Amino acid sequence: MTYPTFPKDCTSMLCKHLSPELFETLKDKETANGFTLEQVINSGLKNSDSEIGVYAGDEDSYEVFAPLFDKVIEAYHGFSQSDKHHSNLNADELKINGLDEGYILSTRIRVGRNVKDMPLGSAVSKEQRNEIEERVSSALNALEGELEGEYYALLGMSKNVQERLIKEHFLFKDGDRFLEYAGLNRDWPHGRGIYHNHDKTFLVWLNEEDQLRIISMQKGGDVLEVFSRLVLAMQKIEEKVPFAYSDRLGYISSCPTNLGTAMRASVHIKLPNLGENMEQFKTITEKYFLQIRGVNGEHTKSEEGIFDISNLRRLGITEVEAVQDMIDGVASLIEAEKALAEVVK
Ligand code: ADP
Ligand code: CIR
Repeated sequence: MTYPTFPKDCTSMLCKHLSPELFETLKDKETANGFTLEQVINSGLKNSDSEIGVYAGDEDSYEVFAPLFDKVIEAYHGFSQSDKHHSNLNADELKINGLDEGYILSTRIRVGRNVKDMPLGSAVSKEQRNEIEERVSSALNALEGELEGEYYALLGMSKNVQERLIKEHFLFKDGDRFLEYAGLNRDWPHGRGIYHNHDKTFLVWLNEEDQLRIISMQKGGDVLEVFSRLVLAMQKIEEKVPFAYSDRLGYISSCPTNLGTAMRASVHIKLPNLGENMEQFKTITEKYFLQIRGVNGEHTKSEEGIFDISNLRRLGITEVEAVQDMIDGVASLIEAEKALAEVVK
């Protein structure tokens, strides 16, 4: 492979950080599972509008290709090579402060997890993926109380049911081009599926970007209830299925943006006036380390003034701090929205 030519307007972290010199030092390396630089960067090469553009194939990728990954990790999370990740799941430390919960349409917090001693999704074999599905779905089907529910494999799910679950924000979409070129859609839909409890307030995605996405969500703005349910679920699942975890990087994920807590705490919220004043909107989201997504998730647009607002950083801060970023930032956005609404009255 020779050094790739990036389009002139390319702004991804891959284009920014993969210099010709770095490329030369990494181009012939591979991990213990045989994952190569070409595979790490393929999604970013094929999708020049990527924000990040790199994926790991295994925990070893973060070591072997560290000169590239560490640059991305530092730029995204503000986490340097000498930093170490820490966890804190104590819901009592969350401060709701001035958050007007009534303003929030729905709240969702998810974490990504991958099975210890297995390659990540980009490098896993079909047999290994099926084994993961079997192990994890058995553990999930044994959950009790509020978490009790059922696993539904994507294989054999009717198109109608699949589309309804996607529209209602419960299920991942298929055909994502970023995942496609990362090798994460191989053998689709085999090994993929969704578990949910009876109320659909606790869900687990299997073998999408990460092997597990553990999700707690509900209507309204009760962040504490959503967080507490997620913590319970994470702990119950980890008792049965050990996860890939590194002392330095925390939970290991396919995309470097999800390392550490692997947590994204989001609200769906109507902010039509801020939506018309993007400069002010972005000043607040930058101050509180928030990300703005569209109403159908990453790489989608806002509809009817509804936005998905979440914490941006996931590594080098604890779970409590990640959720606190979201709470404080959303409280500030609501205040600004209310003030703008008064002006236009
Ligand atoms: P992830 O957060 O798991 O990386 P996406 O951004 O693709 O993935 O979002 C997955 C789904 O979750 C999408 O349907 C999205 O609209 C939905 N979602 C995210 N946050 C919320 C929320 N606060 N309330 C309801 N649905 C949400
Ligand atoms: C990109 O680079 O834009 C995509 N690969 C997505 C990157 C961040 N999001 C993610 O991993 N969920």
